[in-house]
Amino acid sequence: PETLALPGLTSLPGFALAEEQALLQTIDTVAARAPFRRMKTPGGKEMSAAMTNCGAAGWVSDARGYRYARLDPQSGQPWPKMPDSFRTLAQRAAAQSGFPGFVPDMALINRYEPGARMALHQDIDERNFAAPIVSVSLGLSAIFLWGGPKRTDKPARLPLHSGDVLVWGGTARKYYHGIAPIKTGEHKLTGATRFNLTFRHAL
Ligand code: MD5
Ligand code: FE
Repeated sequence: PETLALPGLTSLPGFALAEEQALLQTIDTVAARAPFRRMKTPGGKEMSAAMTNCGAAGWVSDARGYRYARLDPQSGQPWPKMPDSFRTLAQRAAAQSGFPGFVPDMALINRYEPGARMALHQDIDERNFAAPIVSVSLGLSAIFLWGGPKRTDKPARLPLHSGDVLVWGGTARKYYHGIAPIKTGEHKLTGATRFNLTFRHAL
């Protein structure tokens, strides 16, 4: 694997390319039971990315704050089970990146249309910071913004294409990061949509 000059971040370009189509179909089966929705920040703003989850818990945001919830607040039901193909892919990527014991208990699935973005933030709602986070990009390309430990650290810009996988852990685990506004485009399988799966050990 190509290791970037960014401690704690391993980039696996094209790692999921062979599974692109199967992963997209599996996202559809998850979204049939737990539809994508645009959540509100605690401040009351609608996020531009739509989200759903699978696994033992889901990341949710509303007026009460950010948290992991075992039930989908929209249905009152548990989130769809983590598909085996998702878990296996995340474990393989983590093992190649120095985290052989990683077992994700959930995946957050983000959906971006052109213009959607994700502001610089830290992923700090999880209980287990020893576990890495594995990110899988599908569909339209994006510019990943890789900051540092402080919000004011000027982010590096890293292009992400369909099939690319990132694994981050260790020192980088709590770094600020985001996604620049998605540019219009056309992907052969998704049209003008980008999906991102982030596998986490949340509980
Ligand atoms: C995304 N998702 O593409 C982004 C980026 C999120 C989120 O940030 O919290 O849902 S994938 C996250 C990521 C990938 C590689 C490294 C780091 C974060 N990082 O070092 O912080 O929808
Ligand atoms: Fe994040």
